[in-house]
Amino acid sequence: MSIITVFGIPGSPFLRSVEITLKEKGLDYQLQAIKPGEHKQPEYLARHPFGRVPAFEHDGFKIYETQAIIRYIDEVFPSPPLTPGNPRARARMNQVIGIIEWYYFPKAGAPIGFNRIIGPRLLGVPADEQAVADAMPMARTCFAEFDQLLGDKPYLTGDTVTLADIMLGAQLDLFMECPEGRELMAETSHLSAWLERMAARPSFAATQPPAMLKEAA
Ligand SMILES: N[C@@H](CCC(=O)N[C@@H](CS)C(=O)NCC(=O)O)C(=O)O
Repeated sequence: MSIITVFGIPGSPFLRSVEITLKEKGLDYQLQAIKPGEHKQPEYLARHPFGRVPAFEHDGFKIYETQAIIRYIDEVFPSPPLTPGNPRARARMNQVIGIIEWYYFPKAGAPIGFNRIIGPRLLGVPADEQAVADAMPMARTCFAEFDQLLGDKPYLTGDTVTLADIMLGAQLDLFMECPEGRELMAETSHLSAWLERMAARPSFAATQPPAMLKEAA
C-alpha cells in the first residue's frame, strides 16, 4: 500500500495546494501538522533545509517545493490529469505557476497576508501599513494578469482544472480574507466567478484553512 505523508503548517496556501491535488486525485494521505516555529527546528530542517512548508514523502521518497510535489503527484497518479496535454495550454499553466512563485506570493500575497492575517492574528503584532501599501502595485498587476489570462474560460487553461487553478485557488482563497484582496478582486471581470467555482469543489471544501485565519480580516 502506498503511504503518502504531507508536512506543513495548516493554513499555508502552498500546503493546501498539495492537499487539494491529493484530494482531486482521490488519494488518502496523512497530514503531519507542524506548529509555527517547528519548521525552523533541526528535525524539520532535515526534511526541508530552507525551513518552509510544505514537505512531502511518498513510500520513502522525500521531496519539498510545492511545484515539484504536485507535478510528481500528477505524474505518478495520472487520473484525472491535472496538466494539459496541449503544449500551449501547458505553457499557460506553467506561466501562471511562475507568476505565483516569482511575483504574486513573495511580492504581494506574502507581505499583505502577513500584515493583515499572520502578524495581527497569530503573532499579535500590528500591521506595517507601509509594507501593505508598497505591495499593492504588484498585487494589482498580478490580479489584472490572472484575470486577463483566465478570460472567459471556465479554468485558467481551458475547460478543465489544472495545477495552476489549484495553486492560484489556494492562494487567492486565503487572500480574500484581506480587505486588499477583496478590493482587487472587485476590479476583475472573470476571476471572482472562477474563485467561487474553485472554492465549491469538494477538494477545496475538504481543506479549509483553520477558522482563526479565516476570521482574521
Ligand atoms: N517555494 C516554496 C514556498 C513555500 C513557502 O514560502 N511557504 C510559506 C508558507 S505559505 C512558509 O513556509 N513560510 C514560513 C517561513 O517563511 O518561515 C514552495 O513552493 O513550497
